[in-house]
Amino acid sequence: MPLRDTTSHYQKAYFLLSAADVKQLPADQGIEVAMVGRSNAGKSSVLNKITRSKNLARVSKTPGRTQQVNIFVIDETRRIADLPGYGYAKVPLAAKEKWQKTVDQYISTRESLKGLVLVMDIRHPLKPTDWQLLDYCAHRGDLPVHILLNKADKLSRSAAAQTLKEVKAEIAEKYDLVSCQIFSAMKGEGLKELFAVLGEWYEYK
Ligand SMILES: Nc1nc2c(ncn2[C@@H]2O[C@H](COP(=O)(O)OP(=O)(O)O)[C@@H](O)[C@H]2O)c(=O)[nH]1
Ligand SMILES: [Mg+2]
Repeated sequence: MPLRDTTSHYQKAYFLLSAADVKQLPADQGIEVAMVGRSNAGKSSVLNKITRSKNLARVSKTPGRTQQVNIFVIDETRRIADLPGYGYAKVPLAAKEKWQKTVDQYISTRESLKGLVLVMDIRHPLKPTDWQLLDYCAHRGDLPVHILLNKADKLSRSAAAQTLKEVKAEIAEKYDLVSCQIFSAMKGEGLKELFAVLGEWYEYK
């Protein structure tokens, strides 16, 4: 049995650095998986669940680092990149543009980037900025995206299943490399499915 669905790999993760610019990122080698999502969708909570740590999310909330790419190291060849959150209505246009530029640049240039985890609130899936991101990833061509419909605990099982079905149908029309699942960072629901995807990307044998 492969070790794909165990959490042990990720528990060792530690914070390495925050980068305001792609030039400040660590050497573009090995395997990087990036986490992205609208502010408040639960990105930090998902990161906590994956690594079973509270420190990582705290780093991602430190003022000044929320608009940067935060890099966490799993081992010598594997990293998690926490991309800046987007979609706060109150954020000034300049900040939105900066977010887009950083993320676009990161996605288009980062060779070690093997996959993107896109966190959405299951009650508000596929907002315009999410589509924009999916289009950008599709444009790069070879980059798989795995969508987490987070906060599933806020909906009934049948409503969550219905949303999953609708989101799957919408993305299937446009993209080949986008997958989707129900998740709850609060309940830990969907972790096994997520670890299976991460295990593939990180090439855990
Ligand atoms: N009910 C519920 N609340 C969640 C879940 N995930 C995150 N939250 C809450 O949503 C809010 C935003 O979460 P956070 O991880 O900080 O989101 P981020 O801005 O995307 O990093 C916090 O109050 C979390 O406790 C979930 O799965 N279920
Ligand atoms: Mg956060």
